[in-house]
Amino acid sequence: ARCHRLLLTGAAGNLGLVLRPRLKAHADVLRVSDVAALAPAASGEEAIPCNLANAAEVSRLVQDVDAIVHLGGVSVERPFEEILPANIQGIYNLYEAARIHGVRRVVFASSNHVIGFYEQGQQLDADVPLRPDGYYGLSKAYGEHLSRFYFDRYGIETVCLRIGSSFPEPKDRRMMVTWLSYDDLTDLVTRSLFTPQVGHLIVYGASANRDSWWDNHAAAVLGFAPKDSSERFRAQVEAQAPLPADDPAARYQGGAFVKAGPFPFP
Ligand code: NAI
Ligand code: 15L
Repeated sequence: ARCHRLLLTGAAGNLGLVLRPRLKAHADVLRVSDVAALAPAASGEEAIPCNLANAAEVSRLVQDVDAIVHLGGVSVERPFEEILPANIQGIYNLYEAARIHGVRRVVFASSNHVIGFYEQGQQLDADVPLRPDGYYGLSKAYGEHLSRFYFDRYGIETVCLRIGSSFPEPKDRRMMVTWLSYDDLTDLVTRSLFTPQVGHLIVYGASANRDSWWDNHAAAVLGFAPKDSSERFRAQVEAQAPLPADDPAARYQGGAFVKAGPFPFP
């Protein structure tokens, strides 16, 4: 499946660098954007620098685009003053531009940190009440709700990907459960772009790891069946000393994000 012009925000980031070459096969023109420096446009690409907090820049960015993969923004726990422009004002600017320019489909990189204050081992589906684990998770919750509104009000379809941990390898015991390989990420993003009639959909992004906290039955329409597993990394991960059992990073699904910030954990 392919579309004419596809916009990838956050293209200079970790997952943007992974997806940029892989999404090219799915678009006549891949428009890549970031506030950080981008590699120059290759054939079939357009590279447009843009700060998501700037509505006028975002409007120009989204013009003539058919679909958007939205990765841009602050991707870790940071003070609210940094999250607000990039993630909250930024996603508002993006959807307003999508509405004005008639974009019909967005794939939004949400995060497991919208549910980070559930305990590890609890089984969650897409309908559980959100329990964000910080300002970052709160901004992703805002994006999930904003995209719901833009579907109900304007019919713009969105797939919100609650990505677990998408890195080359799982780095710790928690990531043995939350790991999403780059191949499974790519499959999930392309299904989210091209599956017809998704409406507003929430899907958890994890590989077929031995243990799972997340139930994707509500997103069956995507036909997402991850192929990788963290199991081959188990020996190297379990060679590390475990965290103390009472460490909040070992207790909650959000891991260390739940204890970020200047104040001590209660
Ligand atoms: P990253 O931090 O490497 O990339 C994010 C990119 O957004 C950066 O290149 C940054 O320059 C850009 N950005 C930040 N503020 C911006 C602004 N105001 N205007 C325009 N661009 C801006 O993060 P990564 O790992 O590539 O993640 C991509 C997306 O997926 C992020 O939205 C992140 O929150 C989300 N995500 C990633 C996970 C992972 O495991 N890598 C897990 C869950 C969610
Ligand atoms: C995220 O949302 C972050 O963007 C990423 O850097 C990882 O920390 C990931 O979640 C995770 O929870 O492992």
